[in-house]
Amino acid sequence: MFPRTLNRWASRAVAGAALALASLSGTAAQAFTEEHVIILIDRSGSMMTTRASGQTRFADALVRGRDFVQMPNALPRLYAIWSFEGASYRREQGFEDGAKTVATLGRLTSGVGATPLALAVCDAADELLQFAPGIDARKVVHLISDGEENSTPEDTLCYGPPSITRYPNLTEGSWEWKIRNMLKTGDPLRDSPNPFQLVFDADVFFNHLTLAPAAAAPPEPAFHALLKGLSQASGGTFTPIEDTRPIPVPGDTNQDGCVNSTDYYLVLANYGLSVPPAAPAADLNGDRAVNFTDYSIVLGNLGRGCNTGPQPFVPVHEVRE
Ligand SMILES: [Ca+2]
Ligand SMILES: [Ca+2]
Ligand SMILES: [Ca+2]
Repeated sequence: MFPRTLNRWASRAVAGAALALASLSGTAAQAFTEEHVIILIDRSGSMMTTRASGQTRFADALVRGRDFVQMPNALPRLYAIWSFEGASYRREQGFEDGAKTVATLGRLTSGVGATPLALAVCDAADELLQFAPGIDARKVVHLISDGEENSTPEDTLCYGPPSITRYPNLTEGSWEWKIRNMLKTGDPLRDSPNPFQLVFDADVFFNHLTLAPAAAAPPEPAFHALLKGLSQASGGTFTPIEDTRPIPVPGDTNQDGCVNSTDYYLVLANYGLSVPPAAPAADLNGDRAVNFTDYSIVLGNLGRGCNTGPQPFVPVHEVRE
């Protein structure tokens, strides 16, 4: 696998140089016709942690994956699904439409092992860059995870020690530095001032008690700073999901975990406007306009998260691998 991967990197260095030239001459247009996504699901042991919702992180990760696939999108999308655990990842599904993808998500099960996050992110980015080269596609690594890299094999290209310093000042040779380069240039060892070639989304489950038990106002953990930085720099989304909170639900404009008349009327009140002057919360798909798409999202999710009343305190049960 190692030599094959090296060859693919060599061929892409040429393609990357051509793209850089096109950008300099102003000919590279953002005229994407499709979107290709690899949904990367963490099935390491810590994903079996029970959240206050009563569901495991893994079960709620699958709900988040399904919501992502069912969200209306401007471009036609193809999705692959990979899961990672132990020292490797599994291709659960090749590039398929949304209906097949939702069905595949429903069949996934969690594991018990460690978290080869750098390996999974880098190989998913590589696969996206290789897939359907004749199509101008927006390429997205959509990560749903709860944890830091801790098991990428030493003989793979994105293996590295943890960065000493936080994003954006990543230690050269660290796994964080390598995945940043990979998303940017398609080469884990090459940085570039050019825009990211891939979009990176991250849904990250966490427990603030575990992350920062002593501090009253804890600084953002370095792992979150990394995922947030990569998402923002590449045009993707970063969604931190605290264990004691409900998972975010599409259509929930005020983040109370429930889609009800409050959310519905906010969308109606801003209907037909662009953002601004429309309230950003009413723009549910983030395309800077409040229109029928947003209306469909709030309508399609009405009632979600609302039927259980006030939640009694449920202690979170943390699982470590
Ligand atoms: Ca883990
Ligand atoms: Ca709400
Ligand atoms: Ca919108």
